[in-house]
Amino acid sequence: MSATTVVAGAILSDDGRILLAQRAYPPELAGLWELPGGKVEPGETLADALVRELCEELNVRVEVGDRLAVAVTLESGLELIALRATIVDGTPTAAEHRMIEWVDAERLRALDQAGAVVPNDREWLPEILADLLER
Ligand code: DCP
Repeated sequence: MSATTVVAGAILSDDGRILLAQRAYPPELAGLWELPGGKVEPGETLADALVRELCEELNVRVEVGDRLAVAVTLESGLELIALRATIVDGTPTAAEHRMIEWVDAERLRALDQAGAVVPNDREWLPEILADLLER
C-alpha cells in the first residue's frame, strides 16, 4: 500500500454498535460523522496503518478483521478502504475528533437521514447496517 490510500475502521461492538467519529475539520466536513482512520504510509499494510491511526486518534488498540467490499475513490484520487476492527485494549477518546459515539443501526440511519454522515462514508452504510443487524 502507499500514500495514495486512506484506511478507515469499521469498529464494531458485540452489542450491535459501530464507533463513529465527528470531524473537526476541514470546514466542509466539520460536524459530520465518519469512520476514523487516515493515510497509509509507505511500507505499511492497510492493517498496520489502521492500528496506528486508531491508536493516534482514539487511544485504543484494535484487532483488524476483513475489509468492507466497497472501495471509494476520492476526488483527490486517494482510494478509501474500510476494514472491520474490534477494540482489544483501551477506552476510545476523541484525540483528534470533535467527539465520538457508539451508534446502533437505528441511530446510524437517523444520522444519515439528517445528512450528518461524511458523503464518502455513506457508500459503506448498507454493509455496516447489515453487520449491525446480524449482531
Ligand atoms: N476521508 C473520508 N472518510 C473517512 C476518512 C477519511 O472521506 N472515513 C477522507 C477525508 C480526506 C482524506 O480521506 O479527504 C484523508 O483523511 P484524513 O482524515 O487523514 O485527512 P487529514 O486532513 O487529516 O489528512 P492529514 O493526515 O494529511 O492531516
